[in-house]
Amino acid sequence: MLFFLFLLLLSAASSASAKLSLDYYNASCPRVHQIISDIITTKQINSPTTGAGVLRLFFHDCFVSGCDASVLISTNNFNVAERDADINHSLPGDAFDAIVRAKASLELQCPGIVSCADILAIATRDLVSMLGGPFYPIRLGRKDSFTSSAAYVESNLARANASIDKIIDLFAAKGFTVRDFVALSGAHTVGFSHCSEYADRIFHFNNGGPFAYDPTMNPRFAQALQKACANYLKDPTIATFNDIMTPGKFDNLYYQNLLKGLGLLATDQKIAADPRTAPLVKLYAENQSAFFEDFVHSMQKLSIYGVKTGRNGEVRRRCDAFNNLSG
Ligand code: HEM
Ligand SMILES: *[C@@H]1O[C@H](CO)[C@@H](O)[C@H](O)[C@H]1NC(C)=O
Ligand SMILES: *[C@@H]1O[C@H](CO)[C@@H](O)[C@H](O)[C@H]1NC(C)=O
Ligand SMILES: *[C@@H]1O[C@H](CO)[C@@H](O)[C@H](O)[C@H]1NC(C)=O
Ligand SMILES: CC(=O)N[C@H]1CO[C@H](CO)[C@@H](O)[C@@H]1O
Repeated sequence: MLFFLFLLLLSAASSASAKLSLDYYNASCPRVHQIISDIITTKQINSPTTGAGVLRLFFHDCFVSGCDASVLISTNNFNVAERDADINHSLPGDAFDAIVRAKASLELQCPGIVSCADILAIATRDLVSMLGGPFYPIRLGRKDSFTSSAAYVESNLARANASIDKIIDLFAAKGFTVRDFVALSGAHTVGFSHCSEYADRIFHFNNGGPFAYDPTMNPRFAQALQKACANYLKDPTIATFNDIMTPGKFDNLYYQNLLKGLGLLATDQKIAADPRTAPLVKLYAENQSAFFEDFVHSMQKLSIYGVKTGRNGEVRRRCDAFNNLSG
């Protein structure tokens, strides 16, 4: 019985993604790609932190109850939404703003047609390639969720102090392999992390003195971070680049950095040491094409994870609110 139910759920899930197609908006909104790309390009030029922000927003949306724009919903009197879970504390405003702007433009040209979940998937793809990463086709037709709950977030996303075991399990539970995990982690080739996310690696490491740092770190890197983060408790907005070598460029320097002890987050540095992940880190550090190829494969997989189609979702009029406002 349980087995049967499992098969049923499995077929429901795969048929949802099977309904997606490359030309979903061909007739209803033929300029969808151009419209999104125009808005996103302008936004990225004016606010260069947008790209990394949107990429992270997309990951957080997909891993928490599927790629259904549930992360875009605002909290109201009745519901604390995903984006206000504690782990979200740093999802950047520019990333939300990019999607809101794209939606506003689409609503003028094809009202009520393009879902926020599709906008987020397309915008992410466009920004990755704008930053120098690979371009890949995206199947469309996602619907937006009817729910968004902060309570689902913690158990579906890993923190920077998680063990590799825990992250591999988390990914496996959603059908993602170790290879997916290592390739997707390459997203940390762009963007920032706040000091609080790695402070335990650079201050009082293992209950050591004030400047005891994680010995897997390059010493000069650790000392530079100690300086940058000296006042982070007073000013929690202090953040540093994830990839200190080419911070705004989507390339394979993230992996090369790990081999030199220049990984920022504990989880980053650990994938260079764990025997399950280290060979992939080495491969991607040596061969950017291999990284791009695997990244594209894993992003396409991520972008159809848990999608809603048909009557299991709606096309929101505004990305931050359900159409039925009491919902
Ligand atoms: C699986 C383990 C992962 C962990 C533990 C993790 C953790 C983190 C943390 C702590 C930050 C810093 C947030 C901040 O302080 O503002 C961050 C940033 C970021 N993460 Fe991850 N992450 C993981 C996987 C991913 C994946 C799979 C992607 C995308 C495919 C991703 C994309 C990003 C991006 C682009 C940033 C920079 C955001 C910005 O600059 O606004 N991460 N991540
Ligand atoms: C959708 O549009 C593209 C580009 O204009 C075209 O190549 C494709 O054949 C169209 N598909 C359908 C089903 O109309
Ligand atoms: C990881 O950090 C969070 C807060 O950022 C904390 O609640 C949790 O106890 C930490 N976990 C471990 C294993 O240290
Ligand atoms: C790098 O990876 C690509 C894609 O997998 C492959 O075609 C190419 O042969 C690799 N290059 C080297 C030097 O191994
Ligand atoms: C608890 C917390 O800091 N929540 C934040 C989550 O992200 C949103 C969007 O940036 C913020 O508005 C919340 O304050």
